[in-house]
Amino acid sequence: MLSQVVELIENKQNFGITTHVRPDGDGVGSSLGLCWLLRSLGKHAEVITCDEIPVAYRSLPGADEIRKVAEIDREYDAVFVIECSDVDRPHIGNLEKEFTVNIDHHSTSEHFGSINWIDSTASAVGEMIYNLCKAIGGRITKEIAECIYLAIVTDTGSFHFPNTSERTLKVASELVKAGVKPAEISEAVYNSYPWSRIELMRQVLDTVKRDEGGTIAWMRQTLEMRLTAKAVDGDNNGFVNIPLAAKEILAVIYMREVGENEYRVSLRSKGDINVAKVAEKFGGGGHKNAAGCRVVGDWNEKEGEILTELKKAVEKTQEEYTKKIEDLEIIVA
Ligand SMILES: [Mn+2]
Repeated sequence: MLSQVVELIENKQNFGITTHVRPDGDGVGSSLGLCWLLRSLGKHAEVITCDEIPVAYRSLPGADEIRKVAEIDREYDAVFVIECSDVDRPHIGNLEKEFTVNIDHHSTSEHFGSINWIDSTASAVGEMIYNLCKAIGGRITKEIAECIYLAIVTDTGSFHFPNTSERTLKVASELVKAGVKPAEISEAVYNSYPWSRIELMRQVLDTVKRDEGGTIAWMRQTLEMRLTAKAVDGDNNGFVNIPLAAKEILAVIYMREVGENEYRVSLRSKGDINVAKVAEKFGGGGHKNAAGCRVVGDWNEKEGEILTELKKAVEKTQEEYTKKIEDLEIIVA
């Protein structure tokens, strides 16, 4: 919990920080935000990852200092593991032998850390790093502010998603006060992609289909598409959200071929439809409205299975909604 994290930082000096493979905005922004916070307290800290940092996040202060490593190669008093469901998620060798601090806002996180601080009410780990800064009596420097603002902006879909709370906006406001220029961060994150993103998007959207009811959309990305688009990592960021722009679409499946008969699946939904429950059935996890898993097998078969589960989730939510309305009518009558 938070008090243990504060105590650890106060008593130790050398820290490593890492996040999951294919780091997203929250992973990179929160890691760097924490790194700047620790440094502002006179500590030694560095961020290590197994993957390259996506172009969209490279303008963050400190992003160019992130070390790409395959395994732990330095001595740390503790390693912070940001936004990981388990200790293997960063794909960094020997991490499990370290004193680890698991910081996450996903309720599906295993308590794998020597210290575990999980807050599923936070919109992003970035919001938790802000809370940590306040709890430890640190000052929100411009560097910290820029990093955690990016974390929050990406994890809330620019304050569009239901995880955006009054507290999220208050924190964002404090970060702007500390020197963040929201337009500059948005420009760097959303309008700085190479053209390959548009090429890839064109091909992926060409595969989009809807069910008979018209409430579920699904689409595919093949390895071939990545090749012909000359895509780089991160080019497909946010593709899964595109079909949600249609009013009648309540849930989306986005399947990416990552190897022979191997697929990464992203799920999104609106309202009370719980896609984390669907992802869990296939060994994955996430949030109510944003989740994912990895599946192996025949593409059509796996897509069919996921679609069936997702349909059940949509129907269940619609039934519950109808029942709620009927109950209300009884009360009103
Ligand atoms: Mn996050």
